[in-house]
Amino acid sequence: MRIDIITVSPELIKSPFEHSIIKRSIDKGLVEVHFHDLRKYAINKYGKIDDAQFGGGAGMVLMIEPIDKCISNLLEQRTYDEIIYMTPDAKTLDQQMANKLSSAKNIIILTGHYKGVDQRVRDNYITKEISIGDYVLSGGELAAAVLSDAIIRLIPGVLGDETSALTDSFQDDLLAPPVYTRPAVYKNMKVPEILLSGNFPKIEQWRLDEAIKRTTSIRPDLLRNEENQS
Ligand code: 6GU
Repeated sequence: MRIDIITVSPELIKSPFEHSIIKRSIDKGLVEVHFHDLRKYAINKYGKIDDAQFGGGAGMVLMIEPIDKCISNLLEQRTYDEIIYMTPDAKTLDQQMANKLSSAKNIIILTGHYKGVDQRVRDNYITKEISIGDYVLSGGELAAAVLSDAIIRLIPGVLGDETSALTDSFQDDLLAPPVYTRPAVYKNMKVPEILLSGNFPKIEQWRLDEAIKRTTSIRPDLLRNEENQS
């Protein structure tokens, strides 16, 4: 997979791609991530990329021209499955969206800033808009890093244990059950007996029960989702 990220702050977004699982997936050649500094496509030598909004109102709006130039340049080189705009006024990212996007070959992620982008960009270039939750960030960069991480870890070969992405929270609309490791007793705090029993069918049942218990208490809305889908 190839991800092209268009941003006003490339330095802000680079670091999450330089560590741990994401870095390894890049080193292994499973994913390529390219950063494009929008200012390189500025309309003048002063690096102008934003302007006041028509009709008045506070905040600067990213102009259409630099974005058009950057996206057009990328589209001349290859086709893209999706051109995504990160914005709080969009559908919220969930595991199902991440699953779908993880099978894409090439995607562009445009991150907004200030008051957002000229609506004509959204109407004419963007194929998908994504928010990462009901709160406002100062820019779309961190949101783009979150989306990229959620997608990249699902690409086959990225996670060492092929099954572990499938048992994540949300993959089946349930939160993950509790996990424990050695020692079995620490300062009188014990690991549940069942996990030491070696009875794997019983352990699976216990995990499912715990996942349902946790989901019922913390995220009952997820259980309702499940009912709606079946
Ligand atoms: Cl994608 N961008 C910004 N600026 N704030 C957000 C967001 C995105 N998702 C949630 N809050």
